[in-house]
Amino acid sequence: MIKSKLQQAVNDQITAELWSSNLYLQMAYFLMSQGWDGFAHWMKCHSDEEREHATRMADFLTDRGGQVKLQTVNLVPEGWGSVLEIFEHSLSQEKMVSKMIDKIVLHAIEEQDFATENFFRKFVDEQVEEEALFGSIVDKLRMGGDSALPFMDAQLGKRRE
Ligand code: OFO
Repeated sequence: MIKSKLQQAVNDQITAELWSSNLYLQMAYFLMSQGWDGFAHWMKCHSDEEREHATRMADFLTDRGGQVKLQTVNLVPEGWGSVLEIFEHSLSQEKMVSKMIDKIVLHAIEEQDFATENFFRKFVDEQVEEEALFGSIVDKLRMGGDSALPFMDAQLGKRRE
């Protein structure tokens, strides 16, 4: 059975994933209101992915005899100054999430809870991909400037899931 302090850390992580999900959904609707349907679609897909992370973690916690306790999710902003600002904000959110996951892995090692360590190591890998993904979009937006926005909107609108 997962120990109570580690359980709390997993519950905090579930809450952070739901926060990311809400943040990206808010970004999606903001982008849609600005006419950027492709960027909006991409963000909606990512919002769904974060919610799926939260449920995977909640399922794991339950399987390990822990108790899922959904907590208050942080408020998210309602608007941003530019598409670039939105993606920079999401990249910083991902970096924060990566640090939280690293701490859970460290905590699990200290507790010799190898099941929890193993489960969260998958998310360590996942975060490498996510930071690279958001980072590459930020780089392209910076390089391309405003003139690249319609092309990137069309490209990101092709995301499948
Ligand atoms: Fe993008 O963060 Fe989940 O894990």
